[in-house]
Amino acid sequence: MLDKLGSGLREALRKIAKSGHIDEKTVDQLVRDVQRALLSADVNVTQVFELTKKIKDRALNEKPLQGITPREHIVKIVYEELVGLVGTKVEIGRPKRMLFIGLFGSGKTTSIGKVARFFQKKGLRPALIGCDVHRPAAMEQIRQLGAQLNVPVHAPDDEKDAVKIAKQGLEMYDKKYDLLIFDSSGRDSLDEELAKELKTMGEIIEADEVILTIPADLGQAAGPQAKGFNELVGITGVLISKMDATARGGGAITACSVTGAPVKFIGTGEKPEALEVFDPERFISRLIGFGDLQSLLEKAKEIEFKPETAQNIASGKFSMNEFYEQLKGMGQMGSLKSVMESIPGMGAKIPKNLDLSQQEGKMKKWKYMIESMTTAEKADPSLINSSRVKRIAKGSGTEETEVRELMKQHEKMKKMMKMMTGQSKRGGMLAKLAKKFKGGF
Ligand SMILES: Nc1nc2c(ncn2[C@@H]2O[C@H](COP(=O)(O)OP(=O)(O)OP(=O)(O)O)[C@@H](O)[C@H]2O)c(=O)[nH]1
Ligand SMILES: [Mg+2]
Repeated sequence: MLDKLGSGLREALRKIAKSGHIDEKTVDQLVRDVQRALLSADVNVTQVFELTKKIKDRALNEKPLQGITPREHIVKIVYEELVGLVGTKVEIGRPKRMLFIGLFGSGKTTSIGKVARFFQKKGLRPALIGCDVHRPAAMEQIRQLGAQLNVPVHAPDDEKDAVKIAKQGLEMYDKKYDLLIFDSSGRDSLDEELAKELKTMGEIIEADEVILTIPADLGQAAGPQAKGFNELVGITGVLISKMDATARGGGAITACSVTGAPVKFIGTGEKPEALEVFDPERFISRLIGFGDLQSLLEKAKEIEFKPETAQNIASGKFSMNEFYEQLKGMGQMGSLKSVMESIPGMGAKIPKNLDLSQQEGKMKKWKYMIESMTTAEKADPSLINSSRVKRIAKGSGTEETEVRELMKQHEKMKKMMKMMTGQSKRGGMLAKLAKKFKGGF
């Protein structure tokens, strides 16, 4: 997500770290680098220049607090200004009725699935109501989503009046479920007719959240769209979808933020788990490589990442057991890579060619293979010679080459874990993490 922007910003800050002392020239260079990075993410030019002017003024005039190096001071300024640029954090409470609106294909229906999953994890019981009466197969799509999430759906094929469906949905589910999520029809553009329809829907539903979905690839054009919907329909927040699929997401977020329509969620993929609550501090921390312990902990929780596993990894141990624990969570949460990206300072160190997402299909087989290993083999896979490979393949109904591949993958991950453990001056990032984990979740 926003790889180019992130690497541009990190590179800019790295240069500051390398320069012996900080003067106007180094600050100018930093400001230019930051500008370039932001413009490449389609952030509006005026916003970029305002921001970098503030960074420069503060960097040259503000005195660092005691105990903070000039370099840290500048990093802090850049961080704070970027956080301000992308918006302010809004609390996501426990809404009772949400309406999703947006243009054709913006990601409404998919996002409804993600948001339903999100609140499900928080212990709410959602129900879905399909009010897109225009697009063929829209009802089938939302029914499938419901089945996937195991939540009830009201989406009749034969009713062509969206308001009627909304009313039926309210009658059926409002008392029985904690959160009703209503889908709506898209259009090519926001015209009066659509505005009127959506407004009426919002009123009937008495939605406490009206969420506009905007695809990230619109870049800064997201701004006028958020403004238009806000004025004509009234929205409580924006969900920027498809952040994973474009470099222009930075522009979309910053453009919405200035319109006063807060970005509440970002969609980062097609799966129900690919959703984040938008938190400017967390977002920027991660982007500039500070990592973000909080989001790691949350993710870890979601995948039931056992504290012992984290501690074992932290202390340099990475047997098949740890490997397997990692694999188990992957299908549910996207990729291990995204967990790793959340670890402080680790983002930049992840090898580009590490692609674990492809491995999901193989996971079942890997599970069987690991189960066919003896305790000693699991603890120390180097014991596995070719006769043992044969035995494991036989025992798990797989091919020897597949067992070898599993071992190779394990070795690769182990090396990486080693590289990241115990190398930093303060005892390793993972060691630090382990301390946190010890404090419990
Ligand atoms: N990569 C990626 N694709 C997404 C994301 N959100 C939605 N999509 C895809 O975008 C396409 C359109 O999504 P829908 O949810 O059907 O959009 P919609 O707004 O309901 O569309 P209409 O009902 O036709 O107006 C689908 O192929 C989704 O899988 C996302 O965050 N990332
Ligand atoms: Mg739809």
